[in-house]
Amino acid sequence: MAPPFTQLLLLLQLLLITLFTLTSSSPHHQHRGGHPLDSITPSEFAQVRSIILSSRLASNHHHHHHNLTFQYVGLDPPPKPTLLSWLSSSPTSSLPPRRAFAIIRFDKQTFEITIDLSTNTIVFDQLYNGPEYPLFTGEEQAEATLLPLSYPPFLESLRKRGLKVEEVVCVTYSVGWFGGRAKAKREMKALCFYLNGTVNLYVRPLEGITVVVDLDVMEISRYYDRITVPVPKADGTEFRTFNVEPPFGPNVNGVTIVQPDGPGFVMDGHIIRWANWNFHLGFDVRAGVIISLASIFDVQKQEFRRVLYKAYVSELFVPYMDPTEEWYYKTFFDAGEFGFGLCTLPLEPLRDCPANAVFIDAFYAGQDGKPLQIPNALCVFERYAGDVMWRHTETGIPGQFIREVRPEVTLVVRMVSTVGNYDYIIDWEFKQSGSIVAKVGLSGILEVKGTAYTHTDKINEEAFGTLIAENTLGIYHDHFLSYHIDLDIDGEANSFVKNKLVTKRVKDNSSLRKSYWTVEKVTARTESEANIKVGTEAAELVVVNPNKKTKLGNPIGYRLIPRSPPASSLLSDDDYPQIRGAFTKYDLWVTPYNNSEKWVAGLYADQSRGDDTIATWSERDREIENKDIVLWYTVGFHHVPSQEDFPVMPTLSGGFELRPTNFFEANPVLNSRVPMPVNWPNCTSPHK
Ligand SMILES: *[C@@H]1O[C@H](CO)[C@@H](O)[C@H](O)[C@H]1NC(C)=O
Ligand SMILES: *[C@@H]1O[C@H](CO)[C@@H](O)[C@H](O)[C@H]1NC(C)=O
Ligand SMILES: *[C@@H]1O[C@H](CO)[C@@H](O)[C@H](O)[C@H]1NC(C)=O
Ligand SMILES: *[C@@H]1O[C@H](CO)[C@@H](O)[C@H](O)[C@H]1NC(C)=O
Ligand SMILES: *[C@@H]1O[C@H](CO)[C@@H](O)[C@H](O)[C@H]1NC(C)=O
Ligand SMILES: [Cu+2]
Repeated sequence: MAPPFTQLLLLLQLLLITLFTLTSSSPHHQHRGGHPLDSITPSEFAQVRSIILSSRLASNHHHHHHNLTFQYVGLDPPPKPTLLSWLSSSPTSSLPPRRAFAIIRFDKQTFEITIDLSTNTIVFDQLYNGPEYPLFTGEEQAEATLLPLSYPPFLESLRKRGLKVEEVVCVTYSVGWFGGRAKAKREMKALCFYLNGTVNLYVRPLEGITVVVDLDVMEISRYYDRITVPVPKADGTEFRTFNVEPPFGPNVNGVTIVQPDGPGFVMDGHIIRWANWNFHLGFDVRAGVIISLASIFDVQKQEFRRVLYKAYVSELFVPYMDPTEEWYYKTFFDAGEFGFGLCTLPLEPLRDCPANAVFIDAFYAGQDGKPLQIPNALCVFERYAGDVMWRHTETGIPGQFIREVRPEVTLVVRMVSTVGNYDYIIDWEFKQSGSIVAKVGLSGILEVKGTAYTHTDKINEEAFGTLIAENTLGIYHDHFLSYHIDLDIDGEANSFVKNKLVTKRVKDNSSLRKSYWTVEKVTARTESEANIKVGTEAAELVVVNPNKKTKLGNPIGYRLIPRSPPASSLLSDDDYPQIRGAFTKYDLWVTPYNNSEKWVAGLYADQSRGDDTIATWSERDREIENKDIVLWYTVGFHHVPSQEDFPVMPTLSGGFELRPTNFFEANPVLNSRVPMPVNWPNCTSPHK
C-alpha cells in the first residue's frame, strides 16, 4: 500500500507520451481495429478524456472552478456472448462495439460513465451516491504526501524530536471502514519517515504521528502526535549494491539464457502464440495483467480447444494485525484502492526478466485523463530452468538401456507491482503439457513499527509482531490475492466437482489390508456447495465439462492445484476488515458468470462496507451446475515476519496450477520435441 508517488509522478510526467495508433497485421481475428479485448490505447484514453470533459465543461466557461479527476479508466469488454459469437464469426466480420468505462470525481461526487468509442458517445452516465469511494489517483496521493511538510503542527512535532524536515518523506494510507453508518469524507492518512541520508524509508517510521488528509479539498483535516518513539537506526537498512558493506556474498558464475534464433513465440497484436498455446494479453490499471482466451492445440484432435476465458488478480487484501490506535486501520485493498496496475513499474532487463525476454509497454489514464505510459511494464519469455518435462529410464529389459527425456521449456508472462513498500512479482506460466501456473512472489520492504525495544527479552506487552531489528517491529499481517479464473473447458457450460478422497475400511476380512482410500465425486449444485477451505479436507478441485467426455468416458476437465499452503482469513466474521474482505473466508468460491461481478471486494473498495463482495453476491446461492462458472481462488500468506525479511525481503512465492485432468486422451506432450539445437555462431560447444 501507499506508494511514495512524488518521485513516481515526476517520472511519469517525463514519460508523457505521444499518441499513436496500435497497428496490427494478422490473419485470424485481428481486424483493422485490433482485438475487442485489447486494453484501452493511448488515443482512446485521449478520446475518453475529451468526451467526458466536453460533457461536463462545454457549456460552462468557468471550468477552472470545477474539479474533474479520472479515478479509473479501462476497457468495458464486450459481454461474453457477444465476444464468443464474434470469435466464431468470419474473420472479416465487424468488431463488437468498443466501450470504455470511467469512474470520475466531479465536484466531490462520483460518476460512472460508459463511453462507446466507436460512435464517440456517452451511453451511460450516472451518479454513484453511496458511501464508498473509487481508486486513488497517483497524483492526488503525491499532493497529499506534501501537505505535512508545510503544516505547522507537524513542523513543531519534528522540532520537538530534533528532526529536519528536509529529510522527511510522507506516504499515503487508506483509512478503511470501522462501522460508522454515515457517509465519511474521502480521506487518507499520511505517515512520515525519516531518511536522514538513507533510502530504505519504510524501515525508518516517525511512529506516533498521524496526519489525516481530506482529498476533496486537499487539506489536512486532523492531526495527531500521540507518542514519541525513537526512529530506528540507519545501520543495516541499505539495500543498494554499491552501498552495502562487506563482507559480500559468494560469487556465482555468469549464467544466461540465449536464443540466438530469436524467441519462439509470436505476438500478433496482443495475441501471443507459442508452442501449442494461444492467448490474449491485456493490462488494466486496477488489475494489472489480464490473460484471456487461452486455448491449446490438441495434437491428437488437430484443433485448438478452449481452456481459459479470462484470468486476473481481482483483489489483493493486506490486513495488519495490530489493533492499536496508530495501526488498526491498516487493512489495504491494493487493487481496489491503490491500483495493482497503477503500481506496476518498468522491469529491469536481465534482472527482472532473462536475456531472451520481450518487453511490452502499458498505458493508463492519469488523473487529468491524459494517457501515461509504463515502459517495459510486462515481459514475455521462454523459460528453460533445467527442469524435466517428462522422462523414463527403462532398465528392466535384459540387455537394453532405454532412456527418454524431454526438457521443459515454458512461456512466462511477468509483471511487478510495487505497492508502496511491497513488491509483487506476478507470473503466468504456460506449459506445453496444458498446465497454466499462476505464481506470485512477495519481496520488498516490510511495513514496520517503530518501538523502544531493542531485545525481545525486554518486551513486556503484546507486540503484535517480531522484533526484526533494533527499535523495529515487523507487524503480523496477511497477503490475500484473489484470482478471478473464468475457465471455459471446451465451452462455457462447466461444473465444479470436488473429487473427495475418503478412507474406506476393508469389510468382511476380504483382504489382509484394513483400509484404503477412494474417490467420491461430488458436483456442486449451487454456490454454497462449492465454498472450500482447502486443506481441511482431502479433495481434488476439478472443473469439468459435463457435456463432453473422453473416448473412454471420463468427463473432460481441468483441476486447480494449490502451489502454496492455503491461508484463509483468521479474523472473526464480525470484524470490519473481514466484512470488507469477505472473500478470504474461503480459499475458493465458484459463481455463475456475471459480467458485472469483476471485483471480488466490490467495485468501490476505498471505505467499502462489504455491500458488494463475493459474499453478498453468493447469498443468492445461484445454480452453478452445467453453467458458465467462474472460480475465485485466493492465494494467501499469513506473514509472521522474521529477521531475514530485513532490510529487504527475499522472495516468498505462492500460487496455483491449472492442470488438465482427462482433458486429453493421453499424455499431450508424448510427441513433444526436444528444443531445436542452439545455432550460435562463433561458439563451440564444450560437450563434444
Ligand atoms: C476543488 O479542489 C480544491 C482543492 O484541490 C478545493 O479546495 C475546492 O473546494 C474544490 N472545488 C470543488 C467545486 O469541488
Ligand atoms: C541523522 O544522521 C546523523 C549523521 O549521520 C546522525 O548523527 C543522527 O543521529 C541521525 N538522526 C537520526 C534520527 O537517525
Ligand atoms: C474377521 O476375522 C476376525 C479374526 O480372525 C474374526 O473374529 C471375525 O469374526 C471376522 N469377521 C468376519 C465378518 O468374517
Ligand atoms: C449480476 O450481478 C449483479 C451484482 O451481483 C446483480 O445485481 C445482477 O442482478 C446480476 N445479473 C444477473 C443476470 O444475475
Ligand atoms: C562471428 O565471427 C565473425 C568473424 O570473426 C564476425 O564477423 C561475426 O560478427 C561474429 N558473429 C557473432 C554473432 O558474434
Ligand atoms: Cu508480508
